Amino acid sequence: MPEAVTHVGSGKVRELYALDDDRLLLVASDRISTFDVILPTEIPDKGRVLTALSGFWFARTRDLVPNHLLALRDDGRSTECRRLEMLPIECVVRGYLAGSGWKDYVQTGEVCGHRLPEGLVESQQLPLPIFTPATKAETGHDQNIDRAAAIELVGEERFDEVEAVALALYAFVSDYARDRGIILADTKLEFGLDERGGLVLGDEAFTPDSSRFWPADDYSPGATPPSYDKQFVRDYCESLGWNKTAPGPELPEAVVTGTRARYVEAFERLTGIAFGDYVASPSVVIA
Ligand code: Q0Z
Repeated sequence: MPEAVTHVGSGKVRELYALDDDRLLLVASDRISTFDVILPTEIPDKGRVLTALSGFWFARTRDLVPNHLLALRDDGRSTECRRLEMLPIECVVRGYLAGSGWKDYVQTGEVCGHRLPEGLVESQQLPLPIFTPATKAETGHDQNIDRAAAIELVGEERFDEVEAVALALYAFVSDYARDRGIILADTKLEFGLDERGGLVLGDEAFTPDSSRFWPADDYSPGATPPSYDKQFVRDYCESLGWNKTAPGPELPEAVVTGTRARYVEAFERLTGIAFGDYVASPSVVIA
C-alpha cells in the first residue's frame, strides 16, 4: 500500500510533504539557483549531498540542541522529520563579513545592531561570531533585523536561548570544518518548538545552500572568496553576460560535472565518508 502524502509546500529547490499529523517529509531536489534564479539544468546528486550533510550535522550536534530528524529515506534525498511550530525568524550566524552583512557594514558600520570595528574589509573574519537574525520573506529577500525587532517576534527569553544555541552550533561546526580545510563563513539556521515548547533545530543545517563554505587554501580577506560549490556556475553565467533575471541559462556538461564534483568533494572532506557509501546506505551519516 503506498502511503498517502500531502504536498504542503515548495521551496526554490525543495519540497515539503505531510506524512501524518506529527511528521513531515523534506525532499531535496537537484535544482540549483544562482543569483536568486533557479536554472533549467539540474546538478545530479545535489539533493543527496545536501540531505547527507544535514543528517551528518544533526547527528553530531544533538547534544547541543535536539533536532527534527527522525530518519533518512533510502533514496538519500528525503528526510522524515518531526513537525514543529517554526519560529518566525531566520537565525543567521556570521564569523566573516560577506553578503548582506558586508553590505550593511559598509553602509552603517553595523550588522543587525552589532557595532563593528572600523576598517574591516570584505570577507574579513570578525573579532567574534555574531548572531544576525532576519525576517522570513515569503517572496524577495530576508531582511536583517536587530535584537529589539527579533524580540518583538519571539520574545526576549526565546531570543536569548536561540542566540546562545546558534552561536554554539556555529562554533562546533566551524571548528570541525576548519580542521578539514574549509571555512564556514556564515550559516542560516531555522528553529521550531516541539509540543512541550522545547527548542528544536529544524529545516536543513550546515549545507552549502544554507551556509557559505570557502576553501581555506584560497582565503584572502579583501577579496570575494570563490564559493565552494557554485563558483563554476557563477563564472559561466557571468561569462554569458546574462542579466540575472529568469529564465536562467542551460548549463554545459562540463559545468554540471565540475559542480557535481565540488558538492561531492565538500561532503567527503567534511564527513570523511565516501559519497558512494552514503548512496548505498544513507544512515551511514547518522550511525
Ligand atoms: C520547513 C521549507 C521545504 C518549503 C516549514 N520540522 C518542521 N516543522 C514544521 N515546518 C517545517 C519543518 Cl522543517 C518547515 N519549511 C521550509 C522546506 C519546502 C519550505 F522543503 N517550512
